[in-house]
Amino acid sequence: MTENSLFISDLHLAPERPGMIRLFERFVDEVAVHADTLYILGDFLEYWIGDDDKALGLEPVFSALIRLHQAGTTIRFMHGNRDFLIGKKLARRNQFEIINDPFLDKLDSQTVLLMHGDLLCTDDIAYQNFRRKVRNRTVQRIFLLLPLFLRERIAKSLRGTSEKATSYKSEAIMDVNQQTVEDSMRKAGANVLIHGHTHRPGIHELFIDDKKAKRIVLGDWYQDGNYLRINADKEFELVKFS
Ligand code: LP5
Ligand code: MN
Repeated sequence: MTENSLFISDLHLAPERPGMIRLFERFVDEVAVHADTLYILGDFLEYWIGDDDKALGLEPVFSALIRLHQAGTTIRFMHGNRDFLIGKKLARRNQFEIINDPFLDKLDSQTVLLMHGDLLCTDDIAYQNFRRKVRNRTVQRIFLLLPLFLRERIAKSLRGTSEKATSYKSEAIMDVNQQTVEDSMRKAGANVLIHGHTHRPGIHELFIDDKKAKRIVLGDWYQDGNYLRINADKEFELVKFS
């Protein structure tokens, strides 16, 4: 990756929040258009039930992606826990690349690990069990064979279950597990980790085998927008966008 990269996640874009869709369009036209690469680290959409969905109301979002690609910015998208069913068809139609979670890249002498962040929340055992089920290829294939209205109903029901479940879970359980963070970074040989999902933006210093490292957490797009950039001092910087 180059220093002219931007990182966002957890926009949860949905037709029900048109203000955020407009904010994303402005972000694309005013900020992202000047970047080499825009990394979208998951939960870009509120949920996704298959590339054959017409996704009424999301047209401006997809047009913005196409516009951005045409302006010369590469768009790299990683699945989140809401939009993991975004497939190759949607990517091709809207000119973005899908990257794996985790994704490893170099930035000069730094080794940067990108993740959505849900894989780091290993204390949330109920979620990890749920994740294993819905990330199963066969389960997904069967789900995608269902008629759209039924998929929509299942997705809404899962959202309801999740809202109830998260209201009972402690904040600590829903945060990343420090040991999992360190193990993931050590295994990848990374000195920088960038992720979203927890909606707790911040830059944390840590040590991996006595070497200084950083964990950068992206924020969500509820009150305002926000993104991560690399500034003129070559430092990672979280920036508010409103
Ligand atoms: O999303 P958020 O922030 O509210 O909470 C997440 C975890 N929840 C989820 C669920 C999503 O919100 C729902 C996504 C809908 C996707 C649409 C496509 C559906 C396709 C399905 C088939 C392939 O990710 C939440 C975490 C929280 O983050 C913090 O990390 O705690 O986890 C949960 O709430 C999960 C519950 O603890 C367990 C739910 C059990 C549900 C059992 C049904 C299993 C059926 C699976 C087969 C279809
Ligand atoms: Mn998430």
